[in-house]
Amino acid sequence: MERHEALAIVRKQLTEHRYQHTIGVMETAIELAKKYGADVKKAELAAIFHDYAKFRPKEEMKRIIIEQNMPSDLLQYNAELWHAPVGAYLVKTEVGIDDVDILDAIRYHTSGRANMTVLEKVVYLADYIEPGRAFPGVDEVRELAQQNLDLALLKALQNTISFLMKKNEAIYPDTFYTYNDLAKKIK
Ligand code: DGI
Ligand code: FE
Ligand code: FE
Ligand code: FE
Repeated sequence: MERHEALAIVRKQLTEHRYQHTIGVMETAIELAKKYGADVKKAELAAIFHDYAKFRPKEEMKRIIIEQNMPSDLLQYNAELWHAPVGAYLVKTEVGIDDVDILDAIRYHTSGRANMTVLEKVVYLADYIEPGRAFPGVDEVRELAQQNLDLALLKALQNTISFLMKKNEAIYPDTFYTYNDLAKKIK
């Protein structure tokens, strides 16, 4: 699928602000894919569709998680986590993309997981550092992303977990598994 077609499809699902974020993720993911050797076309499409389900009603996402036998523990955690796996499902069924690498990059873009592929890391990190993002620590991760993909990802996970813990939010197990996996491998 060509970029202009994909962008036209996703634009209808998003607010203007979220669409501009998506453009930033796309451009950043392409840069990172070239730098770290992921498939550039897959990175482009995964980035374009990564937040496809962001504005679906919670009840619809909940129904899909149950009916499609997604990990049911998701329902015990913040609903912000749901748009990632539900997005992977809807991008397959509504958009017709069936490339598992692209769908997994969408599925794991919020929590990450242990043993992420380079493509999954690229999309996760691009979502975190795209030019429109402005939160404490993002510039440090941008600089690390120029040097070392895993170190940048580790720092992004540290920041995310710390931020969530300060808000007394529960941390989804995959988020910890992502952090632990990177922390052990970096040693
Ligand atoms: O969809 P985006 O805003 O572009 O970014 P995202 O999909 O990476 O993250 C969406 C939200 O999910 C963000 O506010 C942080 C939150 N989040 C990520 N991991 C966890 C989490 N929330 C909880 N409660 N637990 C997590 O492990
Ligand atoms: Fe997201
Ligand atoms: Fe993210
Ligand atoms: Fe995003």
